Amino acid sequence: MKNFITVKDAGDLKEAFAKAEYVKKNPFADQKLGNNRTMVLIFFNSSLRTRLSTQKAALNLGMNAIVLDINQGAWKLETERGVVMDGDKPEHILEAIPVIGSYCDIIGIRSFARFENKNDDYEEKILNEFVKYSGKPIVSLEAATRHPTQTYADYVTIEEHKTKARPKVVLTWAPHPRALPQAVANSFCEWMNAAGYDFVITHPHGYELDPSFVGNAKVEYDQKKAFEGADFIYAKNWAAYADPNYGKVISTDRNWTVDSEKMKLTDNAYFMHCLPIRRNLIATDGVIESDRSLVIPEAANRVVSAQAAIKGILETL
Ligand code: AN0
Ligand code: CP
Repeated sequence: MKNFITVKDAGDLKEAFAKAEYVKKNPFADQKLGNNRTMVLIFFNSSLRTRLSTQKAALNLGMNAIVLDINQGAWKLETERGVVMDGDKPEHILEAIPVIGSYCDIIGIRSFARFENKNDDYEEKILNEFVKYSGKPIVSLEAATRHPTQTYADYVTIEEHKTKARPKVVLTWAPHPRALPQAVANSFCEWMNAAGYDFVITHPHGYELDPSFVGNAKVEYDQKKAFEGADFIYAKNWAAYADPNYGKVISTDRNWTVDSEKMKLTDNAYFMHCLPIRRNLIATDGVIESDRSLVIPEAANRVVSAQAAIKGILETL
């Protein structure tokens, strides 16, 4: 059985790009593959793009797609084993998972980091229970530490737009009022490192990411210096990873907002963000609307990445 959770599940990245381009050119060529197959998409957290693009991808492959919002109409799920369930949660995840598995062939699951327990988050406790107890292949729709269908789409978008064999790609932290997961940033790191790009990460002190995701990337604390000569600027906020501030907002410094002055330091770089984006906080209106902004084609590529990932799983069933 195959899952789609980390960059390793995508295999060779050049081949992953070719598979995505095939799906993009031939969206309905593999409808027989998904005939009479069902995908259930479980959301513990909100979504616009992932919800729509993954459904669309499953439908393009001839599958049925069923979406369940755990917080809207499903029973609240207990996730701790051994608790006396006399609170407000009528169902345990250990029954819910195999029940969901019995209704479908593939499960997509969105379950963000909860920022209650760093080990639970970084051990991917919830996602791994789905892997272990569902008996079905799992597609991560953003788990605690990674967002693979997002980063697959980001990688495809960069490959489509790059004009150098090894572009300079910069991941920049930007301010946000709420504590957001590190998942998008982590995934971006693992895919950019695997792609072998000239990859630079810039963020304020205290926002260091998990070293296992940073790998050999260059960390540059001076954002303007990091932007020099960049071909792609990828903005994202994340909450602190390092102890004792795990899951906390330790800065909302607007000097880190991406604006057109900073974009002028780059080599006419494209601007990217996974969306949803808070305007004039993460990046200015002008940057988001500029003709170098890829935020819409990047989001459109979410259908392509999800479809390529699901197709790869269907081929193993
Ligand atoms: C989420 C995050 O930062 O992980 C989802 C992004 C795809 N963003 C928000 O919650 C705003
Ligand atoms: N980029 C992304 O995953 O968006 P949603 O949270 O709207 O799905």
